Amino acid sequence: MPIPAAPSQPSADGSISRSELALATRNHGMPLEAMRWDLTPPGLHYLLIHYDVPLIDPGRWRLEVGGAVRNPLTIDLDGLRERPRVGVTSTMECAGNGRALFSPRAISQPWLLEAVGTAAWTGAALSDLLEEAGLEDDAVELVFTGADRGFEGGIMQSYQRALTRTEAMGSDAVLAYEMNGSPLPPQHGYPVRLVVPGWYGMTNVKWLTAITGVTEPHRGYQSATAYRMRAHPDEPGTPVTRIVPRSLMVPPGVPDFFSRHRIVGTGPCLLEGRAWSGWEPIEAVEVSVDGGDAWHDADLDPAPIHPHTWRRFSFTWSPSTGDYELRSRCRDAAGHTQPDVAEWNVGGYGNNGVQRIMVTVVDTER
Ligand SMILES: Nc1nc2c(c(=O)[nH]1)N[C@H]1C(S)=C(S)[C@@H](COP(=O)(O)O)O[C@H]1N2
Ligand SMILES: [Mo]
Repeated sequence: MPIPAAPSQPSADGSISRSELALATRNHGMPLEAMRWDLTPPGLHYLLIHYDVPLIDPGRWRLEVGGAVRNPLTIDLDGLRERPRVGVTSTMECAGNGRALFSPRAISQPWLLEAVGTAAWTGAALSDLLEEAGLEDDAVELVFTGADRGFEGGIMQSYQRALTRTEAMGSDAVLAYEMNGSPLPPQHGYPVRLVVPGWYGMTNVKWLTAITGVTEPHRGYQSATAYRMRAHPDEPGTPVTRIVPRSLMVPPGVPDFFSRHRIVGTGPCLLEGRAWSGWEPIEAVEVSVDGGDAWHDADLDPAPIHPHTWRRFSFTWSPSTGDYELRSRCRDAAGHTQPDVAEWNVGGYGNNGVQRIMVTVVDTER
């Protein structure tokens, strides 16, 4: 039986296809109200799993560090836990977050805005381990392989992503075995995953089984074909790397069940949200409440310890009755800003165009 290479296409009216719905029910987002917590509570962190969640026996799990290294290593879970413990709080976002808001949208996981979460990860430092393995001089990249396998883009593959030698050695990347103080749950990569703060989710390889030094840039599907910014399907494009800045508000008031339209009472209303960037710390967030050109500075909570962890912002809004469109936008220390509308690309990556929340303010005195 031939393997179907393409998912069912969207219907002519652009509605979500059955294949997209199947992906969306497997890979859930973080409800935006969960941004009220500094660390995303367990089970509310978004999920993205290309193939199936593998079942891994922790007693038989091994990490093989090999390829262009002087001292190949085989490490078991106890061995990894005996290494110095390091922790990092990381805001992780899927590169496809916002994909379904592009028009036309790429046919893949149809994220709106909720493919993000923040967790405290604990494990062993990647740079220490690579130091011990001794990278050969001609090792240009490290390839990280997960235990999960599947068929994608016409190719049977293990999930793999690469990092350049400089990124791998110079970053605060962690081989994490704990998430928020507990062993990783199966869906987040048990027993061990890579966490690379500041990078889009795809680089944070789950169910990690091998780290391989390579002397040529990785040509695997997830590095060379997927996760590239392309204006046109035929061009090679540029790699998707770090997270571009984004701010999101917790939708205020209460929702209408089906449309998610918001209903807010008159009187002071605290608008709050989070902003993050994988490049530099967040420096400013602005809020607009009237759909026009007037932007107001939001108050920023103290900067988080890690430069790429989301930063809380708030703004007190005192509306009278009526219909409103709320927006927020942010800037990081490198001067990267959030565009009103992001540039379209074939894969639907990095859509950090501003969020719009439609609100009806009703008189609560009546
Ligand atoms: N082995 C493996 N690692 C993976 C994936 C995967 O499918 N397999 N998905 C990647 C993608 S695209 C994202 S966005 C993040 C999601 O991590 P989370 O599910 O823990 O939020 O994991 C990344 N690591
Ligand atoms: Mo992703």
